[in-house]
Amino acid sequence: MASYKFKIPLVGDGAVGKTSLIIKFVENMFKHEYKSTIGVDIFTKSVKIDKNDVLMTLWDIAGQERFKVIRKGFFDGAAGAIIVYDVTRKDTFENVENWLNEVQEYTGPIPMIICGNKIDLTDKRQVSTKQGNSYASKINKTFIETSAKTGENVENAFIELCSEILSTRKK
Ligand code: G3D
Ligand code: MG
Repeated sequence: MASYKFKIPLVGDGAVGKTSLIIKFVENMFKHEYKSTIGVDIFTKSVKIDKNDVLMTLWDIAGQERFKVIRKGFFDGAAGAIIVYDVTRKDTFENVENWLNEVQEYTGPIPMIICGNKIDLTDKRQVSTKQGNSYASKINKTFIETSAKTGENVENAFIELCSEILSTRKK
């Protein structure tokens, strides 16, 4: 039994659902409108995993996805990261690799989850589960598909990342 505090940045192109995923996980509600603020928003959530108390601090880029210059402080000390794309926009999937490189440039090899979001929009899907899965396994990362709208798999994504971080710390 131990207490941990994990900093977890969420990255990915604009409007893929990063903020929605965090809000869903933290407050378990889906809001249709957010104010796009400037800078970084930090959310916290406590969870219990295998009798460990984990305080997750979730770092959200607030509408500045294009500005690389803000990133150092954003990634400093990150325990793990979530890279999000939108399954209805192929370009956001193609950009996952850029995000991955950027995260690794700052953090080195830390646990990361590749998250394909908006799976509730079945008619609009442009990236299949198979494509997401095979990319993630190629880069040796855990893959998960979510809907911040219905809540499907949202908790699993965050908890899975935490479990991976914990397993790297256990002797
Ligand atoms: P971002 O933080 O990555 O920029 P947001 O993305 O969380 O702000 O989400 C961008 C838009 O996508 C929002 O719609 C949000 O409601 C919607 N969205 C996020 N996740 C899902 C999802 O899983 N399913 C569906 N159907 N929509 C989602 P608006 O209209 O407010 O721009
Ligand atoms: Mg956002």
